[in-house]
This record gives sequence, structure tokens and C-alpha cells, in this order.
Amino acid sequence: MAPRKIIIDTDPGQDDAVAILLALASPDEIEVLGITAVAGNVPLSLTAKNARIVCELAGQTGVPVYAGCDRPLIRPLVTAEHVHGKTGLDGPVLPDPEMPLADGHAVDFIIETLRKHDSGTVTLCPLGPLTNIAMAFRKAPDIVDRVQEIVLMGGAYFEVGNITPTAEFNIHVDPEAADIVFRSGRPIVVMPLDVTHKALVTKPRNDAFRALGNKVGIAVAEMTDFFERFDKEKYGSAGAPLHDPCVTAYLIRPELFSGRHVNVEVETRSELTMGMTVADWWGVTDRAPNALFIGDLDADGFFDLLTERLGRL
Ligand SMILES: [Ca+2]
Repeated sequence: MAPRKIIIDTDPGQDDAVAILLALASPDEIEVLGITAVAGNVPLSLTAKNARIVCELAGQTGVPVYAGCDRPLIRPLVTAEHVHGKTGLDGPVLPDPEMPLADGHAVDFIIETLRKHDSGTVTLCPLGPLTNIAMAFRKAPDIVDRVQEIVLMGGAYFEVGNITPTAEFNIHVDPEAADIVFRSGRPIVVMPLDVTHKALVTKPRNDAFRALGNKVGIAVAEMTDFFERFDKEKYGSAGAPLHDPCVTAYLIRPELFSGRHVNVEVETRSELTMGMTVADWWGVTDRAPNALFIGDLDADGFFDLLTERLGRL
């Protein structure tokens, strides 16, 4: 089977970095057409830089990286340096990128790519706030039906929230954008906190990254060392959750994940619960299902896959 064509929309972020590395290490299954940066974990200037740092770490400087929206559709930007550090990629010492940003705006790249390829052959993989994707859908409504699938990290139901008591960061930062995406009518797969909080980098798993001995394995181990202090303190968990790599792992081995096809709507009005993903997990409404909402994963299978692939870079 031909590899699946994807665009990674991202706000790196250590876990974004691992998600990108996993994709770039898996050319038999995934063809990365381009990477589009968005403001999120850190401001756009840093996410656009970090995306290129990650491509260079993977030795793949031919992947075009575009800068996109520098703020949410209508709200001021909220960032998460308290989790990811000042650079967004705190942990390893990595050189500034030499590869330039690609010319043009990320939103136009998304539009042109969807128009250029056969309808139904390009999957969008948002790993940050959904601003770029929503802007593209608004600017060029003709592309919406051309999207094969949207596989995204965001939201929560049982885990409720991480940036507010009821909202996950990516959705909270730009709830209006998330609302546009969830109403798009395209097939959506959601990796909420409910599953990503089960993808924990325990010490033996991080030791396995380090033991790969290559530049990538050591950098990922060092990113995790930094990233884990936040979740260990907050949740008392056994290690850092690898949120975004759930998206790229799903593209390679969907059988590692399980969930329910349910209705998911985004709260955009209540200041108290802004950005909450209201998932009808128990089927108590007659609202039509619009997303496969993932709830569980085979964590050992996930980390076996990830470690094996990082070893290829
Ligand atoms: Ca992210």
C-alpha cells in the first residue's frame, strides 16, 4: 500500500517533536507532505523554529516547514511555557536550524496541497490549537470535502482538563477554531487526554530511548526528562504523557488504539468551561456521531513501535 499522505500542523513542544520524528521515521506508512507551524505551546516564531530543529535532528531537511497563524481566531494567545520551558523544546541542547522556512503562509500551503492532490488522499494531523486548519476551511470551503481524515490531539472527557478544570490546552487556546473543525463533517479521530495520559514514559521506557544510542534517541530521552517533571508533580504520574505521538502512531498501527464513535461538540460560550469537549460517550443525546473518540491504547505496543522507529533515524 502507498504511504498515507499527511500534513502535520504543530506547535512544538517536546511531544510534538516526538510525533514528528515518528512520522519521519516511517516512510513506508507515512508521507509527510509538509509541516505547518501554529502558535500554541510557545509563540509562532519558536514553533516555526522548533519544527525545523526537529527535521534537522531527523536528518530530513527536504520537508517543507511553513509558518502559520500567530494567534487564535478571535482570542489572545495562551501559551504553556510552564510545561515545555522557554524554548518549547527545553531539555536537549540542539543547534539552531539552518534550513529556511518555506515561502508562503501555512494556511495557503494547506489549501493548495488539498486542491493539488486527488480528493480524499490527504490526511490532516493537527497537534496544536486548530487555528491554521480552521482558517484554511474558512478561506477555502471547497477543500473541506477533499480531506481524507483529520487525526488530532486535543480534548478530554474522563480526564476533563489540563489547562483549566474542564478544558484541554489545544482546544482551550482556540475553541472557535476547534468548533469549526468538529463541525466540518469530515471523519475525525480524536486523541484526548483520556488516552494520552495512558501513554506514559516510565523510566524503563525512557532508558530504552536513551539506549538506542543515536542522536534522536538521546534527544528524546532528554526532552522527556524535562517534560516529565510537570506531570509527575501535577498528577503524581509515573512519567510524561506522550500526547501528540498518539496521532502519528495511530496512522501506523491503528489497532493499538480503541475508542467510540460519538458526538463531540466544543464549548465556545461559557467562560467557566470554555474549550470543553463535550463528548457523548454514553450516547445520551440524539446528536449525530462526528468523531472517533479514543479512550485506550496498548501502551507497551505503542512504546515498542516508537522505540523501534526512533532507532531508524
Ligand atoms: Ca502540540
